[in-house]
Amino acid sequence: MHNRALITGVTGQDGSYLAELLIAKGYEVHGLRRRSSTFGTGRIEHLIFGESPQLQLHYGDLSDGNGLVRLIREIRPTEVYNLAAQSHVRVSFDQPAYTADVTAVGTLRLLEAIRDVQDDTGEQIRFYQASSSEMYGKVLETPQKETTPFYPRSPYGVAKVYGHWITINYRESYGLHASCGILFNHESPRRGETFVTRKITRAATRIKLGLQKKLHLGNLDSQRDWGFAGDYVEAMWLMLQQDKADDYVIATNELSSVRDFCEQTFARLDLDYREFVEIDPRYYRPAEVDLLLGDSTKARTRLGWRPRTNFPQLVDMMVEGDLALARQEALIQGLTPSVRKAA
Ligand code: NAP
Ligand code: G4F
Repeated sequence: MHNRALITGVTGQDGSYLAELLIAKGYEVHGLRRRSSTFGTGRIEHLIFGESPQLQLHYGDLSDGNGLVRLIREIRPTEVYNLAAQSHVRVSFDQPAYTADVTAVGTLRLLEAIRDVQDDTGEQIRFYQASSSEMYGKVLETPQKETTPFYPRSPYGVAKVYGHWITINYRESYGLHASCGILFNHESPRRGETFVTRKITRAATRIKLGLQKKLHLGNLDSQRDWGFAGDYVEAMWLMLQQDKADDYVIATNELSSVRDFCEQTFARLDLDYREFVEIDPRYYRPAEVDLLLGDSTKARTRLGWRPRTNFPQLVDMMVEGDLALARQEALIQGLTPSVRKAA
């Protein structure tokens, strides 16, 4: 059968890596994009321009259920990957109802659209839901695995718990081939600039080139299990290739703190983070998630998945990407020759 995928959230970090992976596997790939006043396609430009674009974009929004039905009827995908979300934890405290509408009910709208079209056509549509380690929140067990109970600590975490359980409910009620990937934090040079890792690599490289003086952060003590997004999208695809749908934790099983990330990033640039990092309480959260550490044994044994990038390699990759951007910025700004030399 011809493999045809629809990716929601295709303009985001994971969407861009997943689109590349599926194109490389010979899929016909479609992506949902929101209308915005700017292009917003920076991460996927290499896939949508040229004589024969490899990725076909469609306007749509997870808040528009009728539009989703129409689109799925038109595209007739064999696989749907739901990566779209209001995905920022801190922002979810400022926009809790919006986060619930898109991240929680948006998942339900998409599942309903799939159920409708699948019932009409009799053709199976496999579904992937982007669940999150943020659902473990104030953790009840360490490391966290598929059976660890959830204790979300943010409107985003609560919305993801809804998305997770409604996906399982549709699997059990209607026999949908629907799987949830409980992904721990994953980063890359394409990570949004307001997430902490990218904020650090972006600032440190700009500081190195004299483009910025300080980096303001919130809680340096929180600990995360950070992996590389490019490795994690492979796990999404693997889940939909299984005969039976199921849920899997995807993680590196290694822990580092925000402070460790700062230390390693600045050290790679021969800088001491303590001279540049300042604490700004504005970046504290009303309720914090102190520690997330995954146990991905199930994915490793049943899917044959494993991460290929370790923490130092991830930091290197992100520093390298942001150093290139900072160099361009320095050149554009026409800074002094001594700064250019340092670059
Ligand atoms: P991201 O970079 O923030 O991308 C989010 C995507 O969702 C963007 O394409 C965004 O479009 C789209 N979107 C937002 N609201 C939408 C709406 N109302 N309708 C349609 N599309 C909408 O996130 P990511 O890091 O790639 O993460 C992908 C998914 O995995 C998300 O669901 C996230 O919550 C989840 N997740 C991420 C991690 C992680 O560490 N990265 C871990 C666990 C789970 P615009 O480009 O127009 O904003
Ligand atoms: O990078 P973060 O914003 O990621 P967070 O909150 O862990 O959420 C990310 O991972 C989740 C998976 O568990 C995803 F579901 C979610 O979509 C998102 O991708 O913050 C990481 C930690 C937090 O403890 C935060 O308090 O870094 C701390 N932090 C300290 N200073 C900061 C900052 N976070 C941000 N964004 N900005 C700061 O200045």
